[in-house]
Amino acid sequence: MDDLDALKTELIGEVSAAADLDALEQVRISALGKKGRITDLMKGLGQMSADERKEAGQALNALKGHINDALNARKSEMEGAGIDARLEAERVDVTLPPRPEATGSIHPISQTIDEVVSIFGEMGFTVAEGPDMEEDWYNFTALNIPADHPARQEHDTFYLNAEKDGQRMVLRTHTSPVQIRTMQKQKPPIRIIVPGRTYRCDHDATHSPMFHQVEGLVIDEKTHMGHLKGCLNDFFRAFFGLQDLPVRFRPSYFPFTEPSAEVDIGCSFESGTLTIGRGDDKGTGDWLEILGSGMIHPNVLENCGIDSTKYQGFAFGVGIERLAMLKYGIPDLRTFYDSDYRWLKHFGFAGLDVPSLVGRAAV
Ligand code: 2U9
Repeated sequence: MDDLDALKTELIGEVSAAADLDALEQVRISALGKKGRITDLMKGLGQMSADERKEAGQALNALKGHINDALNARKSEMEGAGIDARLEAERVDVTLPPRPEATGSIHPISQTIDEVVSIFGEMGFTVAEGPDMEEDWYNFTALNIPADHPARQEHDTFYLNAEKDGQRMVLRTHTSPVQIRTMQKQKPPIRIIVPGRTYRCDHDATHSPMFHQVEGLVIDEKTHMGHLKGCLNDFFRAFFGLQDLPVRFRPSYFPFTEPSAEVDIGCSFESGTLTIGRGDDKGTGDWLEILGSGMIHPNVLENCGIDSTKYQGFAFGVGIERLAMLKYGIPDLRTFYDSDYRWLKHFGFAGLDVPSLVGRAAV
């Protein structure tokens, strides 16, 4: 009982020196077990006087507490180290090496829209967009198509079971309502192209109830038919990458343009194969109708609050699917919407692969 401090130092040293849990248990037994050194000292308390017992009892309890704390701390340390060692030894790599994933591609419709936007963008056009669900006025009336005009039936319109401001809503049959909305909002000069989804009640190998168009609109004080011809000549030559592509303008009729012209590009058929351009001149030297155009009808300008005595302009419209089919040799329109993985792999594009007017110069 005389030198509890020395006993404490000795036991703490043994705790620290214990190499594993078994050795630590031996230290515990030797100090606190039935015949342990602290237990023995506790047993001696009975032979002491009351005062001595009180003092020695407190000292022994304090020593017991210290040793217990040291044992527990060392045990936790050893167990933690054991867990770390086990984790290290039994490490499982739950990660997988990267699997080569099938890469996506740009759908020919998106690709063709990107190409058209890129070429007209270089000519100074900006892109305008609008709603697919339209009011009758924007889709027909503003475009100089009267209520009883057969064009409304010709369009085979999807009429919607909804009205806005007393107007019957339709799924737009062309993107022209976007031009109407732009003309209402923006003063000339205007130079926009409008790519987007359009809808007509048609479904066969060459028609789909939903298809895509891009329309263009240019309005300024002195815009004339020569600008229309130059613009579309440049576009087709850049789009098909053929500097000498023949382009022909044929008189036609649309209610929203006057005069109107359909545009054909030179092609040739040889052994049942269509080639855009004149190639080696061995073909049939045919023309392929591709686009509708004309000078904007003065009534359309006035309907949108534009003074037709001051401003004039041209417009054109072309089907995106038709452009894509001709350029990329896609024979059936319906395949565009089948989402057939093999088809997409075959006809899909890598990103950023678009022609330009600059590119055309190098052809
Ligand atoms: C405004 C004024 C005039 C756009 C035009 C055509 C001729 C045309 C068809 C081509 C194939 C549609 O996809 S298609 O079936 N388009 O023939 N589109 S002129 O004229 C406009 C448009 C808006 C304000």
